[in-house]
Amino acid sequence: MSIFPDAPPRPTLRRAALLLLPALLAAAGARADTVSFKVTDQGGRPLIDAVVLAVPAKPAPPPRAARVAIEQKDRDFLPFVTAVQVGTAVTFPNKDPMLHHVYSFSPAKVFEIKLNATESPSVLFDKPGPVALGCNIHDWMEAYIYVAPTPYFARTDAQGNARLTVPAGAYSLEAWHPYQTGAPPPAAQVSVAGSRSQAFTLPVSVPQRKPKPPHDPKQYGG
Ligand SMILES: [Cu+2]
Repeated sequence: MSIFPDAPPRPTLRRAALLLLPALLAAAGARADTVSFKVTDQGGRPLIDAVVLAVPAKPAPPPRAARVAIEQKDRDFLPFVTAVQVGTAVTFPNKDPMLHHVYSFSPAKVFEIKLNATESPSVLFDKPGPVALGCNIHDWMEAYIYVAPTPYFARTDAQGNARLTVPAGAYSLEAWHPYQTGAPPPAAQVSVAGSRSQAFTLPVSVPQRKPKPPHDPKQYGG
């Protein structure tokens, strides 16, 4: 009870919370626009390491200042597939006691980091498209970067699933896999409002990967 009987009643905390509720619900609704992807191969098997994208019809927001690193560890690249937005710088830290020599001849980014001993200089990925990485010293080392023209991308898990949260609007939904063959499936032009799901079937052929030999300090640069 107010000690000033003539003063107008002040809203209680509970009343304030009730007033806030519609705004909170609206904010939650804005966050709930999700696209659930399922990516399989032509035999219906789930595809891990596919990149799914939602490319907005209106200009995409610029990349966030993300620290993206692809390590060389135990004579392999980690991770195998990385997606970044156009305009992102990536470093290639060497976590191994031996040298690596990272290169790409892909049109989206040609570069090499010769005899990378520790922390590499960063490489700016400024054009969209796939980039295949190799190591000049270790033939079997292989990894991929997908440079996306959008901040909305994800990588599928072992069940071929990935989920994106995007602002409501018009999008081109796409999928890519490093081992896809032939033409990729056409992009799906959709309007996202609320949740929706999108399935892609990618024609893939998993190549026989070069075997990783046992570690021999006298070979392959130590
Ligand atoms: Cu190497």
